[in-house]
Amino acid sequence: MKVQFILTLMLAVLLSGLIACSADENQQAAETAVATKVVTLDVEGMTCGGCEAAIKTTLKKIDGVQSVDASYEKGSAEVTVQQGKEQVQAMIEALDKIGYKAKVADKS
Ligand SMILES: [Cu+2]
Repeated sequence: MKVQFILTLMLAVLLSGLIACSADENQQAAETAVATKVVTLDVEGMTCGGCEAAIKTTLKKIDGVQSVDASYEKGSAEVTVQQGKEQVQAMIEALDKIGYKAKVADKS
């Protein structure tokens, strides 16, 4: 009788753990479900990792920007933005203010 009770208890703990886990996954899925789009900018004037960092920091301040991947070697920045919030002009102006010339990369 006691054993049965303990087994039931263990099963209950196990099940609630599983439910908690799947709830977490659902939440993560909802967060990544935000539609995004990648804008590639050609950026002139980057010469080192410090420049990359400056560009990332500056672009991330713009509303809708989710993440930035800048490369001084390639002279470009890949900006992941929330769809409908692609403020490309604001990005170009923000980079201009800190001394870099940027433009939208040709997608040819
Ligand atoms: Cu630099």
